[in-house]
Amino acid sequence: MATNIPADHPRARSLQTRERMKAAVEEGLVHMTGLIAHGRGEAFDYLLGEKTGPVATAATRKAAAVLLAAERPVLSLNGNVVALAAPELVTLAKAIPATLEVNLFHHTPERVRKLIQVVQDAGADRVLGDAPDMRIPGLASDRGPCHSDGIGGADVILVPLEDGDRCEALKKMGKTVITIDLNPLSRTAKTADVTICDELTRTVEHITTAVLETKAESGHLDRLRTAGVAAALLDWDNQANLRAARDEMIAVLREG
Ligand code: PTJ
Repeated sequence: MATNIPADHPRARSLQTRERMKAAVEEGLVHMTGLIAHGRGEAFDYLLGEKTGPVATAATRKAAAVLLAAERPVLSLNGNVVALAAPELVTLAKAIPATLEVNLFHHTPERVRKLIQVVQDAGADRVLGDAPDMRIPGLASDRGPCHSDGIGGADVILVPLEDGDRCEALKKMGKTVITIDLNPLSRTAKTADVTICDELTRTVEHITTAVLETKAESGHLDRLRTAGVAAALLDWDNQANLRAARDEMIAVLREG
C-alpha cells in the first residue's frame, strides 16, 4: 500500500523516490538489493547537500562532449536506473543519439524483458539486452553477456550505478567509460574515464541539456566528432575530479 507523504513534508521528494523504488521492487523491476544501493546513494547525496555542485557540472559537460565525440555510444541500464529515470534516459539517448542496452547484475530473462518494456513505454524505439551474442572477456558475473551491436561494439559507454568489476572489464576491452556514481570512493568511480559524482536523476537531465547546447553551437559538434574521443579527454584528469568531489563533501561535513 502506498504511504501518504504530505507534499509539504521537508523530505517529500526523497520519500516519494523511496516509494517509487519500493513499487519497482514489487513489480520485479528493481532487485531487492537495489534498495540497499539506493540507500548508500542517499547517504552520499546528503554529503553533497542534495544538490549539483560545480565539480559535477564540469564532469557532466565533459561526459556530454565525450558521448558526442563517440562513434558508437551506448547507455547501459540496470533496474535502479530504469526505475529512477527511464523517460529521461530515452530523451538523452535520442539527443546524442545513443543505443540503449539493459545489462543486469542480478540477471533473469524475465527482469530483462520487463525493463525493456518500461524503457520502450517511455518512448525508446529499440532497447537491446534480451538476445546477447557475446561476452565481456574476463567478467564471470551475469553482466558478462552483451550485444555486439550494443555494449560489445561500443567505443563509449555510460554505466550509471555500476559494479566495479564490469567497469574494469570494459576498460580492459579498450572502451571509454563514463559513470554516474554518488560514491567517489567506489571502484567504478576510480576506474572510469569520467565520473559524475552526482545523483542519477539530476545528472541525466544535465547531460541532456549539455548535449543539446553543444549541438546548438555552430561547428562545435563537427569539431568534437573530427577530433574524436581521445581528444575530448585530453584536458580531463578524473582523479583530480574525484579529489574535488571528495573536497565538496568534506566542506559539507565541516559546515554541517
Ligand atoms: O539491477 P541490477 O540487477 O543490475 O543491480 C543493480 C545494483 C544497483 C543493485 C547493482 O549494480 C549494485 O549492487 O550496485 P552497487 O555496487 O551497490 O553500486 C551502486 C553505486 O551507485 C553505489 O556506489 C551508490 O552509492 C551509487 N548510487 C546509488 N543510487 C544512486 C547512486 N549514484 C547516483 N545516483 C543514485 N540515485
